[in-house]
Amino acid sequence: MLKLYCAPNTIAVAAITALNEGVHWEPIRIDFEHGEQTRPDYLAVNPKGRVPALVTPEGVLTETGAILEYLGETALPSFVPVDPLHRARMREIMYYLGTTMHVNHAHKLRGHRWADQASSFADMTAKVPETMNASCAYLEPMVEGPYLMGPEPTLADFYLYAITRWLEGDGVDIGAFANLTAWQAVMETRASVRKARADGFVTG
Ligand SMILES: N[C@@H](CCC(=O)N[C@@H](CS)C(=O)NCC(=O)O)C(=O)O
Repeated sequence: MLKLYCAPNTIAVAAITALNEGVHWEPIRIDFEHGEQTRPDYLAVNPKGRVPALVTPEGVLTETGAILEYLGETALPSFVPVDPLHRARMREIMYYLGTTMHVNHAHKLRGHRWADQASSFADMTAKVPETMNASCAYLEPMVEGPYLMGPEPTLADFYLYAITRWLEGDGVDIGAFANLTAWQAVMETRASVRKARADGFVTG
């Protein structure tokens, strides 16, 4: 059975909700409040000290995009567009989420990754509402509805869902983005998302 090292309200929610779509899996909760992600036993699983990490029969896989694509190829093919251009478009969104929007968000509390001076941190935190707003403005016209790429969800929907859960805390009013608001409401109706909430992986 697949196992996922994960923590609530993190980017691991992308993998959690995708797994809930029909994979037999088990969570291994990492307690961020006690810094469990930095302990040697977890670093032996993922030397980056981050979640998620998926334990597959062949080994451990990290990076949300790679985990989602693995699930798409092994267990959840209906979330991967068949047409090559559509598949690449899905990846285009996923790469954007991983390399830009998630990184924008991380500047709020993880400034120490990029700077050492305490004076730099407040500046990075202050920029987050602007950069996350800009990410939403970029994505807004791309939402075809009801899901990101049209009538059916793709892997990118689960990725974006995890990130949009952070918007309120990042000072962004998703209500200002009609397409994203409608899309998020649809995501909330999915059984996979409801289960993630019921299991305490999504709060608020
Ligand atoms: N690029 C990685 C990033 C993973 C990541 O940054 N996870 C955060 C939670 S959202 C984490 O584990 N942070 C722990 C820490 O910084 O100590 C991915 O997409 O899986």
